[in-house]
Amino acid sequence: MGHAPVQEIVEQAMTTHKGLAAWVGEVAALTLPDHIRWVDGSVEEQALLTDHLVAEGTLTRLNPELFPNSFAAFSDPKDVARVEGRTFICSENERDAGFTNNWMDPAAMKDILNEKFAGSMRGRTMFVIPFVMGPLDAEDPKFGVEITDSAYVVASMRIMANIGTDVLRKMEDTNAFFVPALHSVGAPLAPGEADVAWPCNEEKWIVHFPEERSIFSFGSGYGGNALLGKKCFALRIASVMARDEGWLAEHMLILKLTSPADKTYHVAAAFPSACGKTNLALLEPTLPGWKAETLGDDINWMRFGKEGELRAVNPEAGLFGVAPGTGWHTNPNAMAAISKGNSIFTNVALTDDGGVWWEGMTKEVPTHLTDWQGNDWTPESDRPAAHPNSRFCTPIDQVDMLSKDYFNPEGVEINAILFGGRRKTTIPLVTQARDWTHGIFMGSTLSSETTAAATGAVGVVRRDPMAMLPFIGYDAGDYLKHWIDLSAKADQARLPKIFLVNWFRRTADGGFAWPGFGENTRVLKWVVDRIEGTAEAVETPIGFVPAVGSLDLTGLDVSPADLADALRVEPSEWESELAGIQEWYARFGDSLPEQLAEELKDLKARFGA
Ligand code: GTP
Ligand code: SPV
Ligand code: MN
Repeated sequence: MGHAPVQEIVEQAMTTHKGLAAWVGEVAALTLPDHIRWVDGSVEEQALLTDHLVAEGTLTRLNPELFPNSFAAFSDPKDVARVEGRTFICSENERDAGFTNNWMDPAAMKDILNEKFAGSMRGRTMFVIPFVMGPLDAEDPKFGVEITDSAYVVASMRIMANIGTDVLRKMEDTNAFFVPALHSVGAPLAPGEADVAWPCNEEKWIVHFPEERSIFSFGSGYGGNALLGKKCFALRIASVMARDEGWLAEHMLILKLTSPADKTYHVAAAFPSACGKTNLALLEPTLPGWKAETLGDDINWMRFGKEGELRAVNPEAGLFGVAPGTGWHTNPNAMAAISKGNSIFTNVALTDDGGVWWEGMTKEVPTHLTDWQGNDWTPESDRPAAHPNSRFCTPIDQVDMLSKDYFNPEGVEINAILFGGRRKTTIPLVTQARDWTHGIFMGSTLSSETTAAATGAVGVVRRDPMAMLPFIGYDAGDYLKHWIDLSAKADQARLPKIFLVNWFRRTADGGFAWPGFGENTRVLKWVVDRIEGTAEAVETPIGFVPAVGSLDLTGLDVSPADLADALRVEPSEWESELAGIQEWYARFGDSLPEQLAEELKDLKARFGA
């Protein structure tokens, strides 16, 4: 099928936003789709798209009595996670991408992309999705438009962001700037060629142009590679906007806590992918009298308010949560939200009654399943039923414990920041930073064992500054300097207290030293008590750890030996940790802020090294 000339497409465009009409025309002329559809974001449209995806075999409709209006998708086995090795920051100068990013000269990259996208939507429909990250009634709403040839992406974006006609009209009214985000699965269809359930391309390109604030994604249909409002916009491009405009775009959950004394606190926490953000965000407190409400589980945009207080909003509208490990016994709030329906599951297993299952959902394992690759599965099978990076995609307003402040464009004041990773050794359950700069040092040296959320080896310890390693859209040293410089805008007395946590330390027998999940309430209580100055701590070279008896363990069945393991600061472990930090900092070269080099020197001195 031929394509309409650019001018015609522009004239037919369903928008008065000239910049948008022109861009859509250009993209159509390059990618040559059969049809163009402007996404309105309506319920009817979502039904139409999901019906179509069911007919095409991309989605399986789940049993509506178990999961109403919910679907399962199964990806190509070669397209199951973010591809960090194929992710690029193409700043004008290589220096500005920094050592943590892949870089290519923007002009050279544009040549490659033009070739890849040429005709890439042949035989497909091109969807135009106007979206906004964060509240539409924000003072300065952050607009984007994703063009994609994947209906699965449209249906998922409708859950994860505010999309459609309302957004488009607001963009038009203010002739607003928007981030152009072009996505193609890179699988054009020849006339008459049958489609596959999960089209994608062996070759993947996830590319960001920070100066131009644009995104190009080719070849993958999965998660952060394809739902471009999420990691590509709300972290990589937004981190650059934040640097330029004086705010922070972070990989953090936002949690509201109310103490038995009826005092409220807001905690932000940065943990790397698949290290516990969604679980902590949906915490079910195990201590009587404590109440938890959620505001966000993955991304947090923060700025200092008029009174020098740090305020946070969640720019997303949905949860894109790790399925394995999510169960009624570990995360009942997520399970309840999912059970309301309106969800898309990807790469989970199917039960014989048309429901979904994954490892850790129930203590009892079903006797028969269809695994994520469509094979029969029984408990005797030697492979997991669900892919380790299988996900549920669910509207956040289905979470019963959602704070009403989620909808407030002013956001909430953050009182504590947690940095955390997945470490079998070395890092205690909780450590309070000595002060703000020391807290930034803790964040900058954060480390974690890699997970299935990205392709590549799993379980390898790597440094992951502020859990942002794969998401900092510019030079990592400049990013740390931005954190340090920003606090000049703060009321120093209202700066959040910073803590380092580790739910994943192991005992000699290989088990977790700390029960985690709901029991993390006890750590949060200690955090709150430290803010109030009522909990005792022991000063160690790495910071303040709970004194014996200062963690509330009422009703908890944990052995003193395990607890000691969880809290221990072991000098022999820190010897190699210090060497690791030293090596990590050396990689920053000149761009390491001197305050942080100073912090490392002080830490070594406190260890007598
Ligand atoms: P992304 O969505 O990839 O950013 O991940 P996330 O940081 O939101 O991680 P999530 O909460 O989904 O947890 C990832 C895995 O860690 C799941 O399998 C959880 O069951 C497990 N997990 C989360 N919290 C805890 C905890 O406190 N203790 C233990 N042992 N496991 C946990
Ligand atoms: C992460 O990897 O941190 C995620 C999943 O939240 S994805 O959207 O694929 O990036
Ligand atoms: Mn994440």
